[in-house]
Amino acid sequence: MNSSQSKVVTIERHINEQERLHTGATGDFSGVLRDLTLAFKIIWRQTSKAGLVNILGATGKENIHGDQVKKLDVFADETIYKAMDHGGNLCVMASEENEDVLHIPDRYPTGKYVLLYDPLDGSSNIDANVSIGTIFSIYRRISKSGKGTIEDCTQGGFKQIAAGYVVYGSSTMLVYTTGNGVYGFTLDPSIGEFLLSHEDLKIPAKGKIYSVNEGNYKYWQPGVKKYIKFLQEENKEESRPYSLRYIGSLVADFHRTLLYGGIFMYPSDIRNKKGKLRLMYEANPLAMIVEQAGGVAMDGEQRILDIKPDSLHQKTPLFLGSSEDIKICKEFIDGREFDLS
Ligand code: P6P
Repeated sequence: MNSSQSKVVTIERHINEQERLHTGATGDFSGVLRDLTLAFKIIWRQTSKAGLVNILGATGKENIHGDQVKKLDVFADETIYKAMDHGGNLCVMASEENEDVLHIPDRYPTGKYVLLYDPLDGSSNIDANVSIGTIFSIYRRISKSGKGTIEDCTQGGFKQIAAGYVVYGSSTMLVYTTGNGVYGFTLDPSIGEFLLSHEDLKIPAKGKIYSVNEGNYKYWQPGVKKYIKFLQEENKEESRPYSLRYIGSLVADFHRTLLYGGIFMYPSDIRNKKGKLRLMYEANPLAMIVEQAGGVAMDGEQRILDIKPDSLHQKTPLFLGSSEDIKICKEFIDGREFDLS
């Protein structure tokens, strides 16, 4: 056996190894991650045949197998709920697809964890075969027992005990953190297993890519406009001008920023004072991941994880990525002048 061959670690084995790091761990938390992994494999199977299903489903609401052709995001939402509602480890869930919190059915036991998720972010892109993703965030319950509450689902981001995402693309990857670094697993379709491919991921301290929808330029605050112009000015020592990369699918844009460095932005603008992205199940989980990878996530004024939530579906402006890039961006938002002459 060639000793240089990298060890084959499935996500199940990694979860068990992580559990052993937490003395006194009861295995309930590992059960949450294991059940989630099953849901992601089921969603991957459906998204990977989405185009085919749409063709097969062209005969109307049913495909030739008689399956109901559901909107993929509804399918993903239902898949996660059904995979998680009976494990006995959760007291409540909340989803981007549902206005109210999602209770555990009375026939099942409740547990000590809370799951928030965006089941299939960017699903409007799937017809164009653009990568889409699932984002999740896990907390300990603060209510005493029984059914979980809205307060369980609107805790500050700094109280997350785990966060992660799946990007369904040219390859399907699951990236997560439990507060001990960031780990990436690539799905091997031939065996249906997520295998460890990125151990202890770290984002570069500075990048050369910025990611934002420039179509909104005229609506941004002056500091953001000046920052974008700064990135477009030539300065070889500072690797400027930066390249612009924007897919319009949050998980895909985030994943590239995490791997390559740089900055992702969805600023507020005069039409949307709080921007477009959601705090509880988009910004908070991605902020935990990027911080665990050595990066920074802010809303333009404060750390994302320090925001005190007011409501389950509230929005927030989002700037995240390499620490050096965020630092310079913040200087411009705070009024730094840059001589554009
Ligand atoms: P815009 C997709 O609809 C989404 O919610 C995120 O995945 C993505 O980052 C954002 O919206 C794109 O929004 O306004 O640039 O099209």
